[in-house]
Amino acid sequence: MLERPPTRNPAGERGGPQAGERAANRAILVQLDFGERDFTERLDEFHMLAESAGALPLAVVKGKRDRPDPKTFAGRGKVAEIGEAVQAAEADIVLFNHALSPGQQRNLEGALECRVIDRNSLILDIFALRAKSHEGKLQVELAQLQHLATRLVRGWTHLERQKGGIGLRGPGEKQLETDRRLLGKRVALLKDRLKLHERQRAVRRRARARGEVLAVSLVGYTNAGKSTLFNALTKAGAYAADQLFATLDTTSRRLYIEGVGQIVLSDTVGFIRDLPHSLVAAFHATLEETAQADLLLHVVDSASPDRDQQMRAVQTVLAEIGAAAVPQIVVWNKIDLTAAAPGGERDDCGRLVRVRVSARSGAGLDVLRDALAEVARDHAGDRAVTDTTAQPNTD
Ligand SMILES: Nc1nc2c(ncn2[C@@H]2O[C@H](COP(=O)(O)OP(=O)(O)OP(=O)(O)O)[C@@H](O)[C@H]2O)c(=O)[nH]1
Ligand SMILES: [Mg+2]
Repeated sequence: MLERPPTRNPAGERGGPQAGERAANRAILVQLDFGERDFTERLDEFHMLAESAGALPLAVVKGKRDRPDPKTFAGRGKVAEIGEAVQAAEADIVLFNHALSPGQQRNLEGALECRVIDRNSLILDIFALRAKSHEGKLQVELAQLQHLATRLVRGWTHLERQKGGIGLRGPGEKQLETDRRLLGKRVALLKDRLKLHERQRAVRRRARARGEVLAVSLVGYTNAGKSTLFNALTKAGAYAADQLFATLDTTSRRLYIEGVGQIVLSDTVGFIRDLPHSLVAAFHATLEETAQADLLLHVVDSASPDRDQQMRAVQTVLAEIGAAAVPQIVVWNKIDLTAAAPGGERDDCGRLVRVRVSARSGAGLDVLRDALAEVARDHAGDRAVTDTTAQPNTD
């Protein structure tokens, strides 16, 4: 977790509601180029991630490499350059837009003499800031502990060295075992509690299925406009903001569709490329809700130069959580920024595949409502057919 000393946060105004209460960590950002095409977009996103976690980015260190250095990820020359940037900017933290192994992180912290946070920890930190519901908090804690478990050894080897480096099998080692045991216990407890939540969810889902209500989930890259669209459609007051992972907990509302009746619309956590696996695992229950939906509205920030990569990242996560087969309609959002006309697009079979809207201005929302009505009618029709075929044979 990022530390938050109680001073003012000059960059915080953009960071959302927590920003004013928290001080920024003076941060150096590091992103290396391994030949991916979307370097610039990744860097922009990295800035937003850093700010969303409450950091104040002061400088960026870039570099090109064929592959990560096994010891320090960045390589000796680059580490020296990062060190100079830390000194020059009086930074207290270095953020990497890459996953670091525990060993790399330890070596970097040793060489730079300041805290080093990798991309996974950064994302976990934002999730920890945003979790509001009981279940969300349990899920984040589980992910954090699992992340920590691989790094436990680190703190103690530091300590051993401070004490003179003798006796690696001394009290430090015993303490480490105790820590591991306590951690294991806590992880088991969290998993138990989460299972309980999962069962409750399953009960709610079955009740909904019996009610034959169409379940629609908003999915999409973080900051695509899911919550804004959710609010525009349901008149609910979900938190929407220009920050990454503004939403963490799933919110569902009933929505009345003219001529069809009620459907249930759910707003949920956004996706990001290279989502840490521990997070996907911990948020299994939340994400499973998505996999169980009858229809996914895949919200896309059509004004982002990164949109194609973002759409691919979303499909990757959907496949990972077993939601690849759920029917989708792409919601081409933010057309107020691109001058595209509102409207719908159909494929060769006449199925509606894309709707162009602006959740902010409301343009195209009527088309989207019609699309939902169409799917809901088909859904009701399908159910009627299934119900007839499922009639018990009375012979
Ligand atoms: N110009 C424009 N901005 C929009 C539109 N829809 C959403 N936004 C803005 O995009 C930003 C992100 O919106 P959210 O609704 O919080 O996005 P989200 O997909 O819920 O994001 P996460 O919860 O962080 O995953 C906010 O600043 C919104 O005001 C739109 O149609 N046009
Ligand atoms: Mg949201």
